[in-house]
Amino acid sequence: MSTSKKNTDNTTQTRLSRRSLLVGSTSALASVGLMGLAPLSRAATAEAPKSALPDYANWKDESAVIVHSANTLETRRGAIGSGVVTPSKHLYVRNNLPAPGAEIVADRDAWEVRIEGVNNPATLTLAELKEIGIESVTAVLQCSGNGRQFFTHGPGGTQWGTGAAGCVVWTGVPLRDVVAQLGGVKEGMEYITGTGGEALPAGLDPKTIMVERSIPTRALDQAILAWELNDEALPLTHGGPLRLVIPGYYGVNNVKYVKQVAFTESQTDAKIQASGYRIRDVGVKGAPDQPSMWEMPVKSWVTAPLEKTRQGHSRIHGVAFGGNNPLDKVEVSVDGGKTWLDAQLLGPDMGRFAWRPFALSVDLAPGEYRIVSRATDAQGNIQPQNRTENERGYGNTSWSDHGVTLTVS
Ligand SMILES: Nc1nc2c(c(=O)[nH]1)N[C@H]1C(S)=C(S)[C@@H](COP(=O)(O)O)O[C@H]1N2
Ligand SMILES: [Mo]
Repeated sequence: MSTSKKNTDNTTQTRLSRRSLLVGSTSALASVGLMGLAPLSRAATAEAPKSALPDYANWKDESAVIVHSANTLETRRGAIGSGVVTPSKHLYVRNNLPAPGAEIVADRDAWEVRIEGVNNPATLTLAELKEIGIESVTAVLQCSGNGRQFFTHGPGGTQWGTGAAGCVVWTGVPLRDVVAQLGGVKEGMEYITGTGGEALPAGLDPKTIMVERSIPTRALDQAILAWELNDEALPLTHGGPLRLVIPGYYGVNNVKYVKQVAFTESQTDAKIQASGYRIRDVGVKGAPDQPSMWEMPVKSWVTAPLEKTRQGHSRIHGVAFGGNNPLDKVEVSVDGGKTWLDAQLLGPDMGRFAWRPFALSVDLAPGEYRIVSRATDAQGNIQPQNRTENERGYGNTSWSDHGVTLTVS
């Protein structure tokens, strides 16, 4: 299947008609008694190899992603590129629930979001939001479980390496402008609670499956209701028509197909908030008093070369970001962290929430090298050598875990 489509909106129809075509020809074969003729069906499969990509993300670049499951696609370590912005076609995908149908992006401007916990609560359409204000922010989007595969206690969940992260441009209206228009936040509200627009399967307690996240109101400074990703209409895959984006915060707080934003006194009791995405010791159950996956700390990793290179001049590449703080610098070591050299930050500085690609030129003699990178944020926080062990394998920023072993010949 084609992977070059610009966004999801017009692809479903194409796939549907192709599928009905296939179904049609199959029944035609059946009616003349040719069903089950092996050579024929093999030939048909060879002509149109089935994509491993799930339908709702069939526009992704298949060569750039690892398909862990229909709900989890990871960017390959070498597919991040050396520019600042991660191409949408390479960006990871993580769905806790199956994605809604393409009908929700058929008439984008008609999408409604309910705003609660302000002095004048209202339901606003996307068209109305566009009248209020507009801003673009470049930010790292990263899943809490990025780096989970390096944990050794075997935490369940997707075994993400480095690629449950990307740096993208969001465009939308600052949430604070929407709030100002609605008379300000009601007194005593401590959290911003966003609710995802997925239709929930019947027969299950909604609280156990719904995507509803609460984050502290201090994030109001940076929150955006976004309708564009990398200068295109926000694909359904990434939360179109409208997404609550909290730059500097872990992925889960960036609620896709957002249908309500409520300022609340307390955190939602949805499972994904109350016990999910909580840092606790190995073997311990999740509970509301444990730290929630909110602000992201400083992190970096090497993206090239990954396995081998030729002796002589080499250029080591990677990405580094400060999370919720600006980035200060990144160092690289070719001896597993014994000695460090400052790497050069590349590309334009796209602000506090963006990552910076980095590079360091080295001369390497034949042999084996452990290449690691270590970033520091503007407040002096340094990426730690070791991860913090925790039950679910969240928040891995260990520079040691994220190194690469390079053979130089
Ligand atoms: N509505 C909704 N929002 C969601 C999710 C979801 O399943 N449903 N998954 C969250 C998680 S865990 C992550 S890491 C990011 C992934 O964003 P992406 O799929 O655009 O990469 O979306 C977050 N927002
Ligand atoms: Mo996530």
